[in-house]
Amino acid sequence: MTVMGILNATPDSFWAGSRFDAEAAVVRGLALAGEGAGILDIGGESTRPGSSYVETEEELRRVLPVVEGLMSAQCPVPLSVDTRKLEVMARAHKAGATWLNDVSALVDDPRLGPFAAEAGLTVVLMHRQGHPEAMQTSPRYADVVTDVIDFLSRRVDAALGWGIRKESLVLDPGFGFGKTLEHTLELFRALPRIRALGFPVLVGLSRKSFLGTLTGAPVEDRLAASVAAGLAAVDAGADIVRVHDVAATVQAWKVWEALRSRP
Ligand code: HH2
Repeated sequence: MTVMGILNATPDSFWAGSRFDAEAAVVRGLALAGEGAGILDIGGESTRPGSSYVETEEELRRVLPVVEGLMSAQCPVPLSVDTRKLEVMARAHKAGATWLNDVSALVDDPRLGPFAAEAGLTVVLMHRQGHPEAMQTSPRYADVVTDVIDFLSRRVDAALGWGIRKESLVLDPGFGFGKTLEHTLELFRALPRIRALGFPVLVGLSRKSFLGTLTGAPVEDRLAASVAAGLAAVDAGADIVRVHDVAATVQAWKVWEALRSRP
């Protein structure tokens, strides 16, 4: 299991505990790497349900100092940028970021595909239905699992067509992005089928609203729920878990692995 630590340089991410200004984000990022994060994912645009578009200049103003600060502090793990914009990824890559986490799977800014190929980026292709403004209003699917698998397969084809290497792709079913609780549970059970597409699978479950639906806990009180969800996801075949709480996730994983492994 690889843990991707979330670093939001935003004023409005859905969990207040993950929001940092640039200076604090650098400190936080180094701490997350020390806690066992294998990758850091830096975001300058919240994509929570109801969020709105952030202008390129503003997103750059939020993200770039964090990438630059982490690089000059010799951050020991790769840096990913959670963006849908070429300008942001290009500047972040120049500063040292090597992963693109695009929640639109290279749809919103089609210039990102050729750029990622040229730059040799690792690319996370995520499924979402609708746009953040209204995606959780009433998501509908003929069959959520087939729809997600078909979409991800089409985006893999597009990515390969742009020249992105197969080894550089990671797939994500996009929990919370246009999914009801029923959709989430169905997709979760289908993680082995998504894994069978032949790419590493990333999941983002940390503190998301379905955990509140299942437990009644508000976002600030969903640590145990998030850790449980992360372990269950890895057990179901996920390779990378994108989390706010790295230390707790790594600690739980160490015990889980030790207790489950056979001599
Ligand atoms: N979830 C969020 C943001 N980016 N990227 C991927 N690949 N998968 C996810 O599930 C995912 C994601 C939402 O979490 P967070 O970044 O904490 O919130 P916000 O978008 O409000 O900043």
